[in-house]
Amino acid sequence: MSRCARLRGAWMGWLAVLVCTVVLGCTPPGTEPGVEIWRFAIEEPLGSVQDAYAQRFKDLIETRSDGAIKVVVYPYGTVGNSDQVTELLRMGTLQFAMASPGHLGKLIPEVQVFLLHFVLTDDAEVNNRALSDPGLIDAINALYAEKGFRLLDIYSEGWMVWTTKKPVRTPEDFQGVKMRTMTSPLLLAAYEAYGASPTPLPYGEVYSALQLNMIDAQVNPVFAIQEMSFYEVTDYMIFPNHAPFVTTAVTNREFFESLAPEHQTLVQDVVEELHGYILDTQQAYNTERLDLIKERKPSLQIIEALTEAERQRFREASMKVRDQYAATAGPRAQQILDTLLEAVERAKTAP
Ligand code: 6CS
Repeated sequence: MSRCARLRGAWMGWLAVLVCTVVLGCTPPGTEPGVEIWRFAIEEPLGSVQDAYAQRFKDLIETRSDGAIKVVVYPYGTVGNSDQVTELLRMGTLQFAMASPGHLGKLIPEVQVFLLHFVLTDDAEVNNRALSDPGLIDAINALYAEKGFRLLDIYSEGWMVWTTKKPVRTPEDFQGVKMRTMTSPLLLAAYEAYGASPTPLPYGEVYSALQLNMIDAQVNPVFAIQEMSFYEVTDYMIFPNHAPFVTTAVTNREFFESLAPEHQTLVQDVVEELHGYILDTQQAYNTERLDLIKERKPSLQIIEALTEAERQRFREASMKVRDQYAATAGPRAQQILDTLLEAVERAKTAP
């Protein structure tokens, strides 16, 4: 991309943030006077896992506050892409947002620990327990606090699944494959380690990039592959179980601290309740939508599992990326990685 195009892109991004700041500053039509407005932006469209989270959050907050609070949910694209949403949250224009490490890693490099492959296990239950480890949550929350955020929850949206235009079962199969990644820099290292040519792109540009052969492959959970129609423009779907898609629910710290104690408790209670709900929901969405994909595109070749030997080849190739993470993701990266690895060990032996 030319310098001029990059500058134009940056300007357009800032213009979007400015327009959103002005628009979001207005009270939504039909709002009763005296009702408090909380704005919640998600990185996915309506009908997604993040949307299920935000809609349930809205229902619970509005009901339990007896109408004193109205939550407005902004699906992907309505207030910009992931980076713009994060910026608006930081400015306090938005009060709540989803912030996925796959994009947030540019602002908080240590959070890219969730992008490392084979750090979590191939057992979803173990991973869910590890991601809820109090020590891990505290360590990540401390990093978020430095950027003006407060971490509300960390959760998995399901296994990351590759959709490609050719079968991939070994790192050799990835040679020369233009793999779309989210925009955090560590993802480039993760796919370079397999011999692929990674190309970072915002979520909203992936479908047309696959269609125009600007990229050959992408990686996302099944529900996202279905709702973004990525399966239409790829031929293979491969389940390596190398990592789940991890995201975080976040609020603006200053906003949260300005809330009355009963509203802080309300948010904390709702968020705690939502954790189990969202894990069940993502599991159901991923299962149902795989069936839908199979029905809509019977010609799609689905490799539902790699053999242990094949996974081992990827695991070995991925190990050097841990060193790259420790060397490039900030002074606390190694400590965060150790905290996650310890959480995984604890989760393996938990009842
Ligand atoms: O691939 C992405 O960029 C996006 N994927 C999901 C499942 N959620 C948000 C994220 O931005």
